[in-house]
Amino acid sequence: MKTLVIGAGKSGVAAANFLAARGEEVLLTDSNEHPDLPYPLHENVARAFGAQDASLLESVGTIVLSPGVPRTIPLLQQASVLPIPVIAEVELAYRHMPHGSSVIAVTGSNGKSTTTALIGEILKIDGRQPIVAGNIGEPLIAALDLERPRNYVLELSSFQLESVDTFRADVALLLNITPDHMDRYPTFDAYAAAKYRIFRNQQPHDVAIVNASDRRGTPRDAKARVWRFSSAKAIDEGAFLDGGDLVLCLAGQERRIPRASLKLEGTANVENALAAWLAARAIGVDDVSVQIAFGSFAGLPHRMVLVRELDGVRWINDSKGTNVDATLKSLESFPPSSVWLILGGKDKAGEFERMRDLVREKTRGVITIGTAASRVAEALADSTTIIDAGDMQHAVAHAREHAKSGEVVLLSPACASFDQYRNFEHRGEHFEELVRGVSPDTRHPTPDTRAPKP
Ligand code: UMA
Repeated sequence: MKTLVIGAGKSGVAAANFLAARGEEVLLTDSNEHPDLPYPLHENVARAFGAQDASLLESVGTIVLSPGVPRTIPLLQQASVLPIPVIAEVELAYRHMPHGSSVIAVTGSNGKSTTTALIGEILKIDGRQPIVAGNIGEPLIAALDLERPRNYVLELSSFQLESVDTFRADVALLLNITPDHMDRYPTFDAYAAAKYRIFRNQQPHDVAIVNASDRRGTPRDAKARVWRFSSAKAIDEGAFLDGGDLVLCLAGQERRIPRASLKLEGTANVENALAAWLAARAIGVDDVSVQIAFGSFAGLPHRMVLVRELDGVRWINDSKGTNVDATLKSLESFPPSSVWLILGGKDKAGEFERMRDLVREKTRGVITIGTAASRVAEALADSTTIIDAGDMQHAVAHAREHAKSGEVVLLSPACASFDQYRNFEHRGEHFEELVRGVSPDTRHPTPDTRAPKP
């Protein structure tokens, strides 16, 4: 029997190559007739690009599914009748992990890439040579060390978790859960159910790390020990922010790390750091390694990055703020009436009305860009001054004109980028380029930095 791999992106091509290299029969399909293959394909991988009909299922024993492919496509409905098991690329990889490997798996609506990378950094400093993979970039199947057990730190999306089966995380983190990807899930419950699968198969000696402020954060049937974290209140068994200290409290023992030693900015990152500390502790990492990593880890690109301080104005790139909750979290960190907020882009049916109170409290003005501009303006009417700049260049020029010393210009758009950019990285890079081009003598950015075509 052969394996059918669906989706010829990073996950699918890596999975197909892995199986072919092991001498297994594998067929790779993609709905696109000419998919843009991210890696060269192994010569023994058979391909079927274009139409995806039931004939593809002939002699198929297992289907490996790419995360971006929904389980509702007709081909998978046909497969479920036969029935042919459908697994994620992550599940396939997990089944080949050498015995003795440990898995720290991170999910959540926001902050998962930063937390995954931070845990990786802590483990590196502790001398553990971790493998960091998953939604953060490199598919797990391409990152596996088949020779020896390793510490794996994995960012897992709800898409990947939908199709795990035997996968078990020694340490599973659910950082927060707020509406996102509502174009893929029929209800918020369906999205949450996919996230909860991170706790699937956990045993009593495993650890589940959840956000104490998130009432929906802990699934009722978790078998693992549950440790909580909070930036708002003290926790008996877990980690919390206590004034100027990050505090870890487990089995009555307390350890403190000054918040000032954390290089990352913002409340959301305090929570990410608390969660990362708990994960590190769960596998016995020394607290000294944690503190060193807190001091050295500068964060990932496009997430609350200070691009420049000019005439007392701080310019911050948070292009990864692609949904309402991510932007709310970022806004929370600033003093009242201090922020010029650049919002907009491609609308993902975001509930911008939920931003009204915080926008009223924190902003001096909202500058809109992209196709979502009119919906944003309607939702935030009367909460602040709203200026429609249309595009990033005009947004930066307007902010430069109006922001005063002590204020912040924050690109945290609460929208996808695909109307004007290739992706959020492209959008963030353009913002940074414009901001760096602002001349100190004038109140205008240099004129020749329009967005390259997406
Ligand atoms: N395709 C089909 N049939 C369909 C739909 C799509 O064949 O019905 C094909 C497309 O034509 C395309 C391929 O599937 O050729 C794309 O597969 P994919 O979307 O799964 O992309 P990959 O390149 O495999 O990337 C995936 C993750 N992408 C998604 O979840 C959408 C990457 O996360 C991840 O880094 C990578 O695997 C490695 O693990 C990106 C992402 O946007 C960053 N994630 C979402 C997020 O963070 O919000 C969840």
